[in-house]
Amino acid sequence: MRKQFFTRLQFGFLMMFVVTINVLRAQNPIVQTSFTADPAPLVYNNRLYLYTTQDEEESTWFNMNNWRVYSTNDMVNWTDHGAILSYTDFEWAKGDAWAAQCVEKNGKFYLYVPVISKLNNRGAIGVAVGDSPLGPFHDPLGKPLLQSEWGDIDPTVFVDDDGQAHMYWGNPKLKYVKLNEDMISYTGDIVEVPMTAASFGKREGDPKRPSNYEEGPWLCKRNSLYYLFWPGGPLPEFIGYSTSKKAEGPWTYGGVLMPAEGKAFTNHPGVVDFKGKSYFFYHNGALPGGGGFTRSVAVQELNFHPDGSIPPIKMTAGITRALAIVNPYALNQAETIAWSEYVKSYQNEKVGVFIKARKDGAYTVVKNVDFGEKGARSFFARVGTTHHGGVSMEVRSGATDGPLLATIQVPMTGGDDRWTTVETILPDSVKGIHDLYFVFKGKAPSNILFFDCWKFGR
Ligand code: FUB
Repeated sequence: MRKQFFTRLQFGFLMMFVVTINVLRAQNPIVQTSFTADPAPLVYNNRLYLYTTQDEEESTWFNMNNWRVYSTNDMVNWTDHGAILSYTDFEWAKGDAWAAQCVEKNGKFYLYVPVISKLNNRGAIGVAVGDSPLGPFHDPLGKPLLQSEWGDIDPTVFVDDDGQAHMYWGNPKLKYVKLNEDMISYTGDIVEVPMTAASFGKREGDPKRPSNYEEGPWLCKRNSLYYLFWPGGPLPEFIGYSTSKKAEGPWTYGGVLMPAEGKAFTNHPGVVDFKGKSYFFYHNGALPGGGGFTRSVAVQELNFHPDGSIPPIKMTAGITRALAIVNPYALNQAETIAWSEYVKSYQNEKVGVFIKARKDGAYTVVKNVDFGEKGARSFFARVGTTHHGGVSMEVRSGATDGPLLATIQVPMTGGDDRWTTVETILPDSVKGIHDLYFVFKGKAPSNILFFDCWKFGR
């Protein structure tokens, strides 16, 4: 009895230790299961949605076909909602699903996207509308919202307190227009913003480009001051910012926010307030295989001086403390992930978004899972594999070799449109808060298993 008590006590201390160590680990880049870029955050109903572009695997150019959405309520565990729109959803578009932004107005969601138009073979901005932040989105116009020249890319839209929506976009020109109440049209002239050193800082060595502004603007407002964040050149891009008392400018250069770093020659800002803090989203090439055309989105806190100016920041490990707990007794998606290695995201009609373990030892982490005082007694998962025998999933606490909470054997189901559910009784009841590690095991050289969802039972 006494011996068993010490064993359990030691087990408890070991778990506390690994949980503490893990809390300190890096969270950036926040998506490891796809290459993502051009982050555009939106807060709706106390949840943060992050719209991204997608760099195709092993790209050697900006080969981009889809826009994706991720969401979180704790800034640490991100749910992958998959590709929610493609350039092919715009009949008049022929490619280049580049940096987009989604905004909400009166319960409708407007996704502004740049693409290449079949109509003039040049850049154009389209808009898709949906009834939820996850779509489905459709093209209400059946034609571009606007198109004129190659540089019509990277729209940013901000809906002001009076309901007026303002749109900026462009590379290397910065253009501005007021959108109409319907959000899918505009009246009035498109204004070319003067590229002055006073507004965007002085660019050295290129008389044709008097200011630093490059592309990718992000418009927002804080304490009645308007902010325009933008990637500045020459390449590699840094992030600069400008401020104004009015959404339409004139703009005053604020300085360098984030110097160029991080293995990608572009960067792209997205700024949002969530649960009482400001967050700055950007991208870099930090994942294995990452670079200028295989980028990854990242986030960190953004602080302001009392006068509204912003101290420069470096790329950091990101947000390591979760703002909320995960309920293990609810059905959780396998694609809700705080960190992962050797795991890729897929989607199909059968189960929506799911993940595949690329090799033996691949794993995902879900942080801050609260089992409560009563504790869990069983574990359930929907899984599948194309391999016969020797495929398993371990659930561990705090590390890939942390205390083993559960093991399930994964039977061969066939292709990833064939799934099975597996349930197992836990050897020991699991209580309190844990970081869960799902560790995938198998002898096959690739694609060990696929995993859709999980939950614990009491
Ligand atoms: O992602 C494609 C292009 O690269 C974006 O439109 C630019 O902002 C840059 O990030």
